[in-house]
Amino acid sequence: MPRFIHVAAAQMGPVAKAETRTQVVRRLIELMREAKSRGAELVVFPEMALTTFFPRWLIEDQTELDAYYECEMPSHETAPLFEESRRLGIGFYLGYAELVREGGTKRRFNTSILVDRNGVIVGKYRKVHLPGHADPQPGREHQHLEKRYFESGDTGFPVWRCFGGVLGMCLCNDRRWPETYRVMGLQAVEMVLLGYNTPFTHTGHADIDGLTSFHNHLSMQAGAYQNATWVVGAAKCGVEEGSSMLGQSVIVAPSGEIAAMALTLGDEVITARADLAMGQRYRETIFDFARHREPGSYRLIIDRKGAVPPPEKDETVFE
Ligand code: CDT
Repeated sequence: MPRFIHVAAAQMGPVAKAETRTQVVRRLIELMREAKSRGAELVVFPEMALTTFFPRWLIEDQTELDAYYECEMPSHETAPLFEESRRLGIGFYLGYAELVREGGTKRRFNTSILVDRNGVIVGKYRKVHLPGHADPQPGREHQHLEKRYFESGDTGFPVWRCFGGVLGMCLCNDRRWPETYRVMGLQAVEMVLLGYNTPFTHTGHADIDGLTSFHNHLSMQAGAYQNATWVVGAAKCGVEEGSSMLGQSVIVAPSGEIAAMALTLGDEVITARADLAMGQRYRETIFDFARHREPGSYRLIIDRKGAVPPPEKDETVFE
């Protein structure tokens, strides 16, 4: 039996440093209205959708830095988005920088939430795979200081039973890691929601950076197919404060096929009528984990951080 959900990815063009939360929320509401008018029940916004991508700068002033984070959700400024969600009866995924005060310490996470059609938060995810570096790197036009401004998420990769299916979340760099999808795949996820901010010069190696678009889709299409799940990826893109960022937001089916893709580098809504039951055929055949996975064979190295070095002697040479 098919189980359809009409889902949208709301790609965003650049968010300027000077743009206020109120201005950004107004943009998000416009995108949400368009998604709803095209039949969507759920709309996915990008990672760090409420601000410019501030990890591109070294910010040493604490007050200036703290201003990029949300201390509460919803806040006075973001409440209109939740109200519109409730009024229209459409759920959403939203990425933002989160600041938590625990006793005398501040904890910072790169976070996303899942909000139901009543404007109620049903899930929170904190980004696990933080790219970039903790200290500024000389010679870079734009820094990527996520490792300085966030700690690795403490949520793991949970899934939620909502919107008539099983949904999970991740954020940007997470999409490149097979473990992200597999941990959710093992919980029978049917749709993974994710937002991203991907500068075209993220590695500094022209040959790798030249494949940014290819690697973006490769990661999401492989993750979808190998785990029999839909993947909805929403970019923040275009030239943001001098940094050129990838668009090509997509909705990927469990077959690995692209069901919808953004064509611009600006605010743009794409939609798909997604059958949440579509992955079942894959889960009962080629990716029947219970029948075909061999976790015992993976266990020896799976928990290691870093690669296991190859044997010192080449033991594959036959004499
Ligand atoms: N935001 C984010 O995670 N971006 C990374 C690129 C930066 S790597 C220095 C990504 O994987 O798209």
